[in-house]
Amino acid sequence: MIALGILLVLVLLLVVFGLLFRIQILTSIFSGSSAREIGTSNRVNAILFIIFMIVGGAAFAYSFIENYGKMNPPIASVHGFEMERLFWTTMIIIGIVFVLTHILLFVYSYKYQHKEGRRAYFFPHNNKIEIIWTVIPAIVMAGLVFAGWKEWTKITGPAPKDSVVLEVMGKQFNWLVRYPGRDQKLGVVNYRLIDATNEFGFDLSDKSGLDDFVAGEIHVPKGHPVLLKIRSRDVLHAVYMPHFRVQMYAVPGMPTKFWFTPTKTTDEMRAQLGNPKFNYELACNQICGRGHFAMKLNIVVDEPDDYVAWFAQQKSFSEQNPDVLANFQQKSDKLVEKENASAAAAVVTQAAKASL
Ligand SMILES: [Cu+2]
Repeated sequence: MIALGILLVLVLLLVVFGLLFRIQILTSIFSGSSAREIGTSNRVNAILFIIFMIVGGAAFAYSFIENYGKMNPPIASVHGFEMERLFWTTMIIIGIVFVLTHILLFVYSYKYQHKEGRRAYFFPHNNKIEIIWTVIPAIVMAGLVFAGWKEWTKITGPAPKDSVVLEVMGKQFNWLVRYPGRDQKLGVVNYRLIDATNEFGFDLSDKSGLDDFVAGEIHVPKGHPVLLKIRSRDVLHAVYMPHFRVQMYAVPGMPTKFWFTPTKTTDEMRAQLGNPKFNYELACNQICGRGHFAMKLNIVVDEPDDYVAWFAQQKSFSEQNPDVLANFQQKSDKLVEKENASAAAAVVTQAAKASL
């Protein structure tokens, strides 16, 4: 409350100072001393505008060219090319407008600096200009939005039926990966079951979860659609796979998804880049806490045969954690016992009733 009061006082003081400043300017204009007030500062400012435009523009161009490679890693997915085309069409159109308007902004600030005896041209309104600069941007923007919307619905539409499915779950601070196993069905998970061993919260009383396996890195086959099912265990994260031009939020309590088709294996990309240590990566792209910077996972794009071989080698979670499985079996045994007992009780009560 006190802080609010102090803030209010400061704001009011600023307003008072502003008004005093205006009054001072107005009195100096009326007393005819405004010319003396301007001095050389106007000229200095005008020159600074031009310097800012040249130095700022050069610095921007340098940083853009220098980082172009980092911002645009080679594309390794089918939809990536279309997205890239849309992105650069938009960038070029708005880039041209941005550069032109900013050159005009700085050059006019220089050109129309204060000059003794020159009066501003009074130009209150012009319908023709208003129409031109409203209609043209509206048409261009509508075209860009329509093209983006069309592509986006295609990318985020239903995944092909034969997609390789895997689930990625973000947590502070790493990614957990789960594959559906041979039955191609992800088993039921329940966040209440999460503990140090059962990080995913597997509910192993669900049979389709018995062959699910977790992996330390993502493996996907080249040339085959991959459906990522995305979840978060705690806060907002984002799945970001720059080479595949994939980005999607991982939202706690709200599963999201993204499907894509990889076009180059890890080995092919290593050869293309001349970097034998290259790995595709999944990085978190949403500041999610102090360990955010380290939240990344390797992705391996295999030839389909290698992918099948890798898949066959994986051991299911239930196989690797017999204790967890035994726990669930015990629980379900107890449940059966309980059901049997209540069935027996019903029979007994009926028998008791009959004997009465
Ligand atoms: Cu993060």
